[in-house]
Amino acid sequence: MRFNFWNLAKQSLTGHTGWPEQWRDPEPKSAYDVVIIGAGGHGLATAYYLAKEHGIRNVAVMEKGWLGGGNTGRNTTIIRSNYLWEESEAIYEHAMVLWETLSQELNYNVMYSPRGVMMLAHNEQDVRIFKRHVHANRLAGIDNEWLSAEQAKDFCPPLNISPNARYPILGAALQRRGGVARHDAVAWGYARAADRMGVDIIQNCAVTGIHRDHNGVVTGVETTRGEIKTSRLGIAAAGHTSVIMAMAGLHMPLESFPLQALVSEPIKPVLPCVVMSNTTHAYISQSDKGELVIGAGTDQYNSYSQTGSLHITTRTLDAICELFPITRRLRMLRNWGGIVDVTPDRSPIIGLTPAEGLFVNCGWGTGGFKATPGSGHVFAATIAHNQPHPIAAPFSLHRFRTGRLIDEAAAAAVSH
Ligand code: FAD
Ligand code: PYC
Repeated sequence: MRFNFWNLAKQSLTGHTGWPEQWRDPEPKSAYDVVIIGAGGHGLATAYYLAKEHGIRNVAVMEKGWLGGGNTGRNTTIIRSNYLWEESEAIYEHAMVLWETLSQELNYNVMYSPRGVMMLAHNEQDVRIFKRHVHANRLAGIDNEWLSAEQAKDFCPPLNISPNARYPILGAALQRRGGVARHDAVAWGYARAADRMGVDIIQNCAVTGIHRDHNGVVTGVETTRGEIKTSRLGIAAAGHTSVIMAMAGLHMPLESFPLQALVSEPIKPVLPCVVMSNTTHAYISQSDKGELVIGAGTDQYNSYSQTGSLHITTRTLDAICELFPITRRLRMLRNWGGIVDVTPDRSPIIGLTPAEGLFVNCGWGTGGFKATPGSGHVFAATIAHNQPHPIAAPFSLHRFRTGRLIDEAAAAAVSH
């Protein structure tokens, strides 16, 4: 085995740093009970819960690149459950509860850090929206509280609350249980735990076609390493769902956009919490390495390129420098993009599809990292029982026919 970055990753996964050959790098079998497309957090979590909670272990996770190399490894890791509608509160809070014990569950430190997520209000409309969220969340038993500008500064001292600022701060909503986690650890933790229960994670293997019989029932997939038979196929391929569903002849209510982020050079701890400024499309936290992790808005044009437009980042940095004057002389280390798929109501789609045996989990837009454990958990149950898990049921594809939409546009931190 050659010594390269990927081998190092495998060593981490196996926990056998001296014996990288312990990692199984399986050849695809010709048939599986369940095939999942996409080895991001959602696909790997789904495989883990299929094996652990439903005893379905003959599972393959197909990945066209390397595990965790999609949005899971590219996001700013904000975790919160302060959504407006009851359906959303239920699924994001379900995920939040799983986050709280995930490191113990997987025996892998996912570095979940509930340091508080503060959402800034810059105008009267923001104040009204966030107060409405605070009340809705508290009625649902979810923590969220309103802070004055001065209280926001007490919680996060570098914040500029001058009334003369270009983006004045009128107050903030604070979810103290919100926070961040280590994104690649989440992917690797689920991968290692699923692998140990017999799941095959097959990297560098893209799904290129979906086979259905004359009744439209799924019978398998075509891949770059040959055909694989299965009667249950789950899609968890954020950003690429429409392309994959088109292989089964199905059209999805989704659009794909680049979304980007960047990190600064590492500095001493200065930011004690996560701060989101939804109105300016800027959000920031500090990683344990000391880098300031900054997220920008989505591009305004559809694209599959994993990079975003420069003017989007420069606007974000303008806002960050205004909100946190101490960042003005920092240098940025690197930036990158991911591809998010967005539904018309900005809520995910989880469930069955018109093709028997085909299940979909997509449309998380700019906000699916926080959902990872909950999403995998309910998607696994949906696949195992061939019927939606109760928490997933409101997020069916069917809602676009009935018009019973779950409009969470105001919950998104970033434009889309
Ligand atoms: P992914 O991790 O993208 O996994 C899908 C996998 O499918 C990929 O690895 C891809 O290679 C694979 N794939 C695609 N097509 C095929 C094929 N044909 N065959 C085989 N494999 C295929 N969410 C939050 O909650 N908080 C945040 O702070 C946050 N910030 C973000 C910042 C940025 C810059 C970005 C890009 C996203 C952010 N998100 C955030 C959103 C979040 O990252 C995603 O919603 C989430 O990670 C989706 O996870 P996933 O497992 O579904 O997708
Ligand atoms: O959903 O919290 C979120 C988020 C922050 C940045 C991108 N998405």
